[in-house]
Amino acid sequence: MSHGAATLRVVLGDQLCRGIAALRDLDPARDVVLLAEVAEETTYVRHHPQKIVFFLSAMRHFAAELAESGLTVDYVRLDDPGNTGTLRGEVARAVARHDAQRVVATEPGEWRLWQDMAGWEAATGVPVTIREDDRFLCSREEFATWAKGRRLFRMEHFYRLMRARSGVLMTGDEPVGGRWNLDAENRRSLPRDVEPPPIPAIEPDATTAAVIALVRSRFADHFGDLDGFGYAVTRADVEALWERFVVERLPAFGDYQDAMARGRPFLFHAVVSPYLNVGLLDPRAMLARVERAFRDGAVPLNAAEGFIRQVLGWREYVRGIYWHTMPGYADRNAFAADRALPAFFWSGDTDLACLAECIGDTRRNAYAHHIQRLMVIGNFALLIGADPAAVNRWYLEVYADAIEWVQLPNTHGMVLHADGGMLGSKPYAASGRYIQRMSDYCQRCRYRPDVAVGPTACPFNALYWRFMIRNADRLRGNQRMAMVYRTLDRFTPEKRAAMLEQAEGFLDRLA
Ligand code: FAD
Ligand code: DLZ
Ligand code: SF4
Repeated sequence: MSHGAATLRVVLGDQLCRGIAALRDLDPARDVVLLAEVAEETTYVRHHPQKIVFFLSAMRHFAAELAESGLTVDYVRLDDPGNTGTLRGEVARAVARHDAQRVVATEPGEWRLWQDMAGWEAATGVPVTIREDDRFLCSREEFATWAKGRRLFRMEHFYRLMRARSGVLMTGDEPVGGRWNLDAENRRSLPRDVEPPPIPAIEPDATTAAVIALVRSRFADHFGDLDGFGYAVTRADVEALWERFVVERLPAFGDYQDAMARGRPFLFHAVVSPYLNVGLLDPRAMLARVERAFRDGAVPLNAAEGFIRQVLGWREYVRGIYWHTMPGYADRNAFAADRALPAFFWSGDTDLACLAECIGDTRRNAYAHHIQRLMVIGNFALLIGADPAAVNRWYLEVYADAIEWVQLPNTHGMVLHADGGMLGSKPYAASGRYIQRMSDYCQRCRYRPDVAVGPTACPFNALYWRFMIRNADRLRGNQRMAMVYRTLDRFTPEKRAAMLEQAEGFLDRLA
């Protein structure tokens, strides 16, 4: 127990680094750091059990790390007697416990909690300072300045600005190699003879084992397997995994960025988003490491640029969009989509082999890579006209890296185009042919990706055309959709009708 003018320093579950704003200028002699496991955060959506284990175990390890460095840490466990179940309640109890004169926190990653924090002063009776989260390379204010006056936002413009401003992968004012974006070189499917290097699972230590037991006893009914939990939860393990990625998988990351393969859920991806999002990895250090690997000749430009674009471009861009447009963003529904999510989103029990595989990977690992999320699961949700609120919630629940600032723009904007095109210039709708080209999923499917009508037809095909027909008013004028509508306009009335009938029949069976 500390005395005098203590400051309570609040650290949330996704703010696990010593450099986090709330811990700056901390007085180790007087201040107390609070981390709290609370029911509200573990249940506001039905998180995948591995996601809960990851957050709580990483929190416990980080608290231990701070305590070992000599700080006073107050750690509240989920099953501690007296736990109020809310962050607000735990901050108020800790203020009283430590006779704190003020509270310092860092802005959260979700609008929901940001709103809640506005009530912390009333709940605690002391001044509460919320500091900017400066782990990002683009502040909320800088994004707002960039966005001002723009009706549509485009990642590519934002990305070039971030490259120029940060100097990452630049030669003077020019991009290294003369091109900003090498995406066109990052679309290979996985050849049979290429085997991605395995990613070691981290054996749970005693702390993680205790959290697994806790989660098993309280959240066993949530979607997702708990057996096989292998995420890293300490900085040291995370850094070793990151370095291994740079050496073993980054060189081929670019080539196979869009590939999908049965039984190979991670391919050449980094699998670092959970670590990055909770503060166990620092984006600036990652960017520097990738650039160094390129300049040392260890990785080609299409890999280095491809990776840097994700972290310096997409990640910063979606965060900017989130804070710039919330709270209204989530309420938009450009296609007036309202279909309930099919039950197989939670069971994986479907005869569409691609969906069964991607949902199965999600259940087993609380992870699916970008193209699985976007072009299989997301594409399907878009084509069937699934209710955006249900889709958004599903994505927030099932992935270990899901925090709303990053999940929502990706789901609501990139996948569903529910924002009317604010984030992406066109919907990523695709037929079964795309999935066939980029994966081996179709080989074991009872449907055929090259057939559109009839009992063996891949459902994605007719759904694709139904989507284009139904949303023609919105999409026909879009330059980037011109080819699609030229093709559609060549359909005979019979072909059009057959396509619609096929799609409706599938949707009826789905219901
Ligand atoms: P890699 O493919 O190796 O990429 C490296 C890093 O780049 C990632 O770790 C991530 O930090 C960043 N990145 C890549 N793409 C994006 C993107 N579109 N937006 C933001 N960052 C990106 N990412 C999350 O972190 N949390 C989410 O909840 C999330 N939800 C998504 C939902 C949908 C529908 C889609 C299409 C994408 C979503 N993403 C989300 C983005 C992306 O799919 C994941 O970041 C990526 O799959 C994480 O795996 P990885 O670390 O192996 O990434
Ligand atoms: C995701 C999560 C979970 C499962 N549990 C906790 C918790 O018990 N305590 C906590 O401080 N944070 C947790 N988190 C992360 C928060 O939900 C996250 O900080 C906000 O969603 C956004 O910043
Ligand atoms: Fe998916 Fe269609 Fe291929 Fe089957 S045929 S795996 S449903 S894309």
